[in-house]
Amino acid sequence: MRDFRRTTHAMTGLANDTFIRALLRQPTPHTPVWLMRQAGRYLPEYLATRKKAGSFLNLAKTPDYATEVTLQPLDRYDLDAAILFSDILTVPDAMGLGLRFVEGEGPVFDRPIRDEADVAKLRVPSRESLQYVYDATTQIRRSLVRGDGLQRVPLIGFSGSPWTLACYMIEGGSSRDFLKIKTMLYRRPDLLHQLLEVTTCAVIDYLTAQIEAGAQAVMVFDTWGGTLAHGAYQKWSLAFMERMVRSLPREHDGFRVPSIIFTKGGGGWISDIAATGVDAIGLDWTMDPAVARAVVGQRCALQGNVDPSILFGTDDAIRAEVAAALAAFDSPRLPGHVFNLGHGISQFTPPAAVTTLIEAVHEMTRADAPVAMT
Ligand code: 1CP
Repeated sequence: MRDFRRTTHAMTGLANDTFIRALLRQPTPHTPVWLMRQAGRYLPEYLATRKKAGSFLNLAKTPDYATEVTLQPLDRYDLDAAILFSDILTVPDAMGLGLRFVEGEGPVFDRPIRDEADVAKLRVPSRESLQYVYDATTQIRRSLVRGDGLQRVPLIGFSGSPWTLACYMIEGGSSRDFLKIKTMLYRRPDLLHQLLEVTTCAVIDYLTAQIEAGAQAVMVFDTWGGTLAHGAYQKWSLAFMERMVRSLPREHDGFRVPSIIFTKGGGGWISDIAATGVDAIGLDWTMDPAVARAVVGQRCALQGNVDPSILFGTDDAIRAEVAAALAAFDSPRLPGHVFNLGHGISQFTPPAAVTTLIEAVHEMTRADAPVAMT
């Protein structure tokens, strides 16, 4: 049995290390909670900072602003982790595809990848071209330190999965049917493979640099992995994520840096995901957490998986859904659960509903652990 004592953060200056401990399947005094897209458009203070910055991209590319919006949800809510404010599309932007955000339409690439010549030009971006992300990471990490010298909560770094980034790079933006990338997959698999190879090297370097800059856990967002067929998923998404997980530094400054893979729609493949050696698996709301636990046991922590739309319910309904989710994960009795939504929080979420959810998670899991309170 591996000894994780050396790898915990109790003595490292983290005031709250429940998130890291849960990812490493260690017991915690309460179940940690954070929310995908916890900084963002549902918060009026985020909209105010975005207005000041002029645009989403300028906000993301200016470390002072990125730090400000990362901390906003932590000042409002008792969250157990911070996540770097950035976007997965920074990497293809740095690869020269020309990222823009069109109001009401989402991301658009001016120079999408269409043919052999486009793929041949792709290179791993220089560290300098993404320095603003690493500077923001370091600045956020420093800003998380309280007056007493302890860091409030750990900082999560992230990237897109190679497949999910390839979807945007080839489609040129959001897509309904992913026809362009799937056409390439079944007509020119060699080209797609080449693109994924470069992109995998790019995201490995990107996450390594984030870890060196201060990220204490890393999450891979495979938002579009679930659009692949069984078999194709393993070959075109998971294999590249496995390479990522195995190539990232497992430790930094003597501390374990846990990794999380989140494939939206990937509930049927969690056994394969666990086999990559990742520390934790993100689940969307279509998955029964009890089934997930039965499949992976304590090989991986589980993160998720509440439907973000419960936040449009009454306070009583939110509390009932939190209780049901905790029961389904058998949390906190079984270690290795990070409470989260099954996908990003909606921009129309009432901010007060988030208070109800987070307080419920903490109250219900602390009540289940009276020994920890005495
Ligand atoms: O108008 C605005 O202010 C921009 C909205 C926005 C925000 C708040 C975008 C554009 N990106 C972000 C931040 C962001 N994106 C974070 C911040 C950290 C946090 O608080 O969680 C993270 C982790 C992401 C990751 C991201 N970007 C993903 C993976 C996670 C997911 O939600 O599936 C994806 C697919 C993107 C692409 C993207 N960027 C922005 C939008 C609107 C989209 C989605 C486009 C689409 O639906 O295809």
